[in-house]
Amino acid sequence: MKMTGAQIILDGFVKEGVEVIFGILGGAVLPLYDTLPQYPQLHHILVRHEQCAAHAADGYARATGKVGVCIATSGPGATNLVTGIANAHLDSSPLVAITGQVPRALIGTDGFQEADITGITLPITKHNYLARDAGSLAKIVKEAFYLARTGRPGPVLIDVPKDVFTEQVEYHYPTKIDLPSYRPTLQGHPAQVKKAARLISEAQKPVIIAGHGIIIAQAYAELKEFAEKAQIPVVTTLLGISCFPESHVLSYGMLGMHGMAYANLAVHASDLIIATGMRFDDRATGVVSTFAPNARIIHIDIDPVEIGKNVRVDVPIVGDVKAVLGQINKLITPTEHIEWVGQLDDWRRQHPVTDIRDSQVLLPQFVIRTIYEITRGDATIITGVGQNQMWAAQYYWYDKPNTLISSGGLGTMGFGLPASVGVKVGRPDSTVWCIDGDGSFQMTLQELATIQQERLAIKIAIMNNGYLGMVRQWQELFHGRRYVATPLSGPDFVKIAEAYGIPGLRVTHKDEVAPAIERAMAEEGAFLIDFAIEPEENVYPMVPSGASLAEMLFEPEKEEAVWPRRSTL
Ligand SMILES: Cc1ncc(C[n+]2csc(CCOP(=O)(O)OP(=O)(O)O)c2C)c(N)n1
Ligand SMILES: [Mg+2]
Repeated sequence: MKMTGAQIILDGFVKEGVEVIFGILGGAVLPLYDTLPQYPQLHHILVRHEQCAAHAADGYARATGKVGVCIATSGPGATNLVTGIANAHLDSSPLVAITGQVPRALIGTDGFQEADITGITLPITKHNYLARDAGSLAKIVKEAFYLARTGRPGPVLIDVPKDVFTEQVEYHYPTKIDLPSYRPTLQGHPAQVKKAARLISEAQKPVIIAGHGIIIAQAYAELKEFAEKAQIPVVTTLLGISCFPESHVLSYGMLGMHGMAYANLAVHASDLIIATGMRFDDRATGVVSTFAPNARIIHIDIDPVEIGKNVRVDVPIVGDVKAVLGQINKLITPTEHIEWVGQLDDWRRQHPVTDIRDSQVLLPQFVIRTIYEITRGDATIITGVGQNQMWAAQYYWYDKPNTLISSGGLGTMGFGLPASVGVKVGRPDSTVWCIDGDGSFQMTLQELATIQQERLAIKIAIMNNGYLGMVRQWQELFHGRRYVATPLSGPDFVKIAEAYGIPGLRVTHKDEVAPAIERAMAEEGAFLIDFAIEPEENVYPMVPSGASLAEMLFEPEKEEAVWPRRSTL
């Protein structure tokens, strides 16, 4: 059968199970869009900036486990995707991005809206292609989806010259993948697994550090079995949050720069770290030279490149974390670490870092805890970047799998709102809360239009401190309180929302918090709350850069705490 390049791409999408595409059109992709009505199974969502097409596709991918798809035109459309692609790359999110390119005859001439997007995205994609003819497209599309979703997932970009979209060729969608040099290892090497099991049985003070890989591999049950069988405390990375129920008796929260004190102390004192689907990011480890100084390290990761990259590892195991934990679970025998777990509980009592101090001012921690209480933990939380992100990680309790979606590796301000678009499209029946910063929100707030056009019931909570708060915190603590370029004015966010047809409220007092959140939940569609929070509130604990995890700064004047952490399961 003869088909055009555009038809080959869209037919491939359908065969790969795509249902939603996020994008913005332009000259170079016009033939692709012109063909879209022939494929009514594909729902196109028009975003207002290509960066947001990539973030929405990323949010969709994380929420569903499927590949997210985005489209941009050549030149500025393609370059606008770059931040979103880099974000997906650092957080191992599976994307397929299609960019239009100038017609083949114009490539290399600085043609109108020409940008070498395969060159630009080479270091931030898992792989990319320039489709030189329509005959190569079927194979490219098939491979792109395979590469995006298998092994360590990531973004794949396909750049398609305008005249390749319209070129007609004979079409067969390949049934097989032929990539001899790409064979992700799934099972762990048996000898390594055995070694790991031995170290686990010998350890006195073991800690599991669980990362995003657990969520990507959906290894929730295997992790729980492992932790329970060997009675090992579990701490998570930021992106690992919600891979293990936080109410579980063995859960000790997030580690790292703004991690729970007891999680950091546990890692620092540990004699064995079992790192599962995490990559020792510097925000998680503190300074690496003093990371877990007394521990041996077992590192399980599907990407061999991550092994030994940042910290020395005693037992590397390359494989799918679900498969490898299954292998380990078979070898280990039930153990107890009563003293060690007791020690962690003591640390938790000494440092009740998630208690909220009793204060009449509007504290962001109080707002987030109230969102938790009112949603009963049954929501997906998407965050901006900065203090708002850390408070959302610390003060909401994540018991349900994969319920926190945040920009970890790249730390992209502006991720929250567009990612929420993708999450809500992927999980239409879930309650979706975007907890954002006033600075982050202002980077992509135009997506309110997309939310309104698609009638997406996203609830938005802006932690409005009038600052680029996280940077202000660093200025306060490490730069003599010189607030250079961090005070941030903003529009009246409620009026902005209203202008987009979205109702909203401004909250300035503690007593208004719960009623406003109830009101947002009662609204059928989207709703925005602008919380005028305490402007100079800081995120604690904090491991200053260059310090080890055991060297934390704590909230200086914690008054009498209210609303203490709830009892464990
Ligand atoms: C795109 C981008 N630019 C700059 C930064 C650096 N940065 C990190 S946090 C932050 C402040 C964020 O301000 P806001 O969104 O208001 O959140 P807050 O910390 O106040 O909660 C900045 C500027 C970043 N992470 N991303
Ligand atoms: Mg702010």
